[in-house]
Amino acid sequence: MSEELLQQLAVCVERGKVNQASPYPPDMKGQDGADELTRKALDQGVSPNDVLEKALIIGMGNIGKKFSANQVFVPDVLMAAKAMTAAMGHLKPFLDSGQVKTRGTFVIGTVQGDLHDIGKNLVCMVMEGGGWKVVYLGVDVSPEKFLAAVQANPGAAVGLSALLTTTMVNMEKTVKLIKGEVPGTKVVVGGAPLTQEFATKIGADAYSPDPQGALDYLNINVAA
Ligand code: B1M
Repeated sequence: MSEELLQQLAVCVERGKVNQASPYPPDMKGQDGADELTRKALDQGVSPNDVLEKALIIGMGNIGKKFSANQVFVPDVLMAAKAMTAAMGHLKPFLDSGQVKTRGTFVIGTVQGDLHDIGKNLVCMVMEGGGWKVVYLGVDVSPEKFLAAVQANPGAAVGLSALLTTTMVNMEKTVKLIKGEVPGTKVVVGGAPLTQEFATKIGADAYSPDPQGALDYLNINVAA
């Protein structure tokens, strides 16, 4: 019974069905959404960890993979993230109390001089959906601010985003500062103008062209 509920919940997240009142997606109109199903699962005694691992992460993972494969588009990911957020509202007390274990902490921002944040926000959503605590630094983030966030969150991995050829060069300063001060910190870089070659040249640990690739890399290389 609870397995079926968790499967339905995963579908709601993947399809972006936020709650019963939500008219989106049209073929699920009137049905319970991520909001109601999460409450129901917890009320039935399903553990918050199972809700996260067996439903929410599965749903976000599915949409992330489809996005990587160009089978869905940005609005689909945004709707999935909205459904995920509704569900996470019910899990927040358990997360705050430490009853739900996150996979790790991920510090992310757009590098200095760069104001583009849409792509980076998608990365945040996929990482959160993948069970990571996200420390969101925003846009135009200096190397020093990244470093301060890493020092404040021991063991955190870092994600750098850049959309301009003129700002991607600022990634190198950030990578060097972080790795110089906190050796061993894993840094993933991404953004439209980047390449694997550039990432290797600046000393980043990984390059991903999309959010799912960043999640997959960190799940394998950093996650607890
Ligand atoms: Co700007 N802009 N923009 N812009 N803008 C581009 C990037 C540009 C390609 C447009 C063009 O000329 N054709 C061009 C860059 C050229 C270059 O350097 N090669 C450009 C320029 C020149 C500029 C200004 C300099 C324009 C000016 O003022 N003369 C200026 C710079 C401002 C600044 O940053 N200092 C500027 C400003 C802006 C707006 C503020 C108006 C706005 C940003 C609004 C916002 O973000 N809140 C904007 C926008 C919207 C764009 C375009 C149209 C769209 C960018 C976007 O959001 N894409 C863009 C042209 C285009 O791409 N068609 C353009 C959608 C998003 C989902 O994709 O961000 O690539 P993306 O993220 C992807 C991947 O890259 C990846 O995952 C995401 C999902 O797949 N990814 C990561 C991103 N970060 C990742 C990190 C990871 C892993 C994956 O791991 C950590």
